Amino acid sequence: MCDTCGCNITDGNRYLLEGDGKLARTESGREAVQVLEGLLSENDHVAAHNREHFDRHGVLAINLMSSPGSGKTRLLEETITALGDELRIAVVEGDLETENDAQRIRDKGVNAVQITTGTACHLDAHMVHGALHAVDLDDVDILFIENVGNLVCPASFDLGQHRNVTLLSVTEGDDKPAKYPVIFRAADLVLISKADLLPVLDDFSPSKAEGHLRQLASAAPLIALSAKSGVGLDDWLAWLREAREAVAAKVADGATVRPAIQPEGQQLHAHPHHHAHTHD
Ligand SMILES: Nc1nc2c(ncn2[C@@H]2O[C@H](COP(=O)(O)OP(=O)(O)OP(=O)(O)O)[C@@H](O)[C@H]2O)c(=O)[nH]1
Ligand SMILES: [Zn+2]
Ligand SMILES: [Zn+2]
Ligand SMILES: [Zn+2]
Repeated sequence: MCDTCGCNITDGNRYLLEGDGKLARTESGREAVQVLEGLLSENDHVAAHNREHFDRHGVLAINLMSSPGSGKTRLLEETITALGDELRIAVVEGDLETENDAQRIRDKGVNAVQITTGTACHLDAHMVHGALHAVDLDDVDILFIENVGNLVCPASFDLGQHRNVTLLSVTEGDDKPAKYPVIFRAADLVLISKADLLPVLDDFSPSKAEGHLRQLASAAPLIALSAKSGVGLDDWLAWLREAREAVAAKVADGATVRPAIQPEGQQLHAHPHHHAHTHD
């Protein structure tokens, strides 16, 4: 996890470590691990706050995770085309360097906020919170958060989303769930993307991919989908509508919904503190 690579220090949370930030090192010096655990705990706190924003505005928030280039942005483009008249969509785009993905979404007539993470290989709740100030949640039914292309770090940070969706493109190999268990275990839905290429990729077996997923004790549904040909798109849209209703029903009951697993984050939740924060 990022405790070791230190990549959970980002532009979004750096203020906590500097000057009189609440996790700033004391004279005596704090152990690095303690500081990093503090950051994760703080992340979960901000994530819960983000989720409150979504719930209050009746927004379904979806975190899309995958390897680089497995088709997240293309899927969003096709989803906007298909759902544009039915549901209001906004997108938060996470990328290491460029604004390209946000521009592709804006070209579809949808609000997209780009977060360029620089060296950070994942989004965190602070960055998403910052981006939310550029989104009018009253005008949104579904907020998609396209995470940075990476099969490791994104799974360990709660952003405040309700559901995780992990893409596995058929060009990557059907053993990916076995090699990257955390991100696949965290998925509420697995999309096998670029399914139009299956006929030429005779070494990718969707049923083997599903077998590897089940070995992780995941009951998440899989949908084989092609944003290019449109195969599986209806099943994806049906899943989205269902997720929206399920989350709305929970929120109406005074509860909320969190993704299947945010493993490290959850363990660190038992850390009481207060956080003064007001805005709308
Ligand atoms: N054949 C095929 N190609 C696809 C499909 N979906 C996306 N692609 C192509 O795959 C490449 C990467 O797609 P993107 O949507 O940019 O992937 P991404 O996951 O957003 O990439 P990053 O943001 O860099 O992580 C592009 O050339 C797409 O045109 C698909 O369903 N079929
Ligand atoms: Zn990392
Ligand atoms: Zn993308
Ligand atoms: Zn806020």
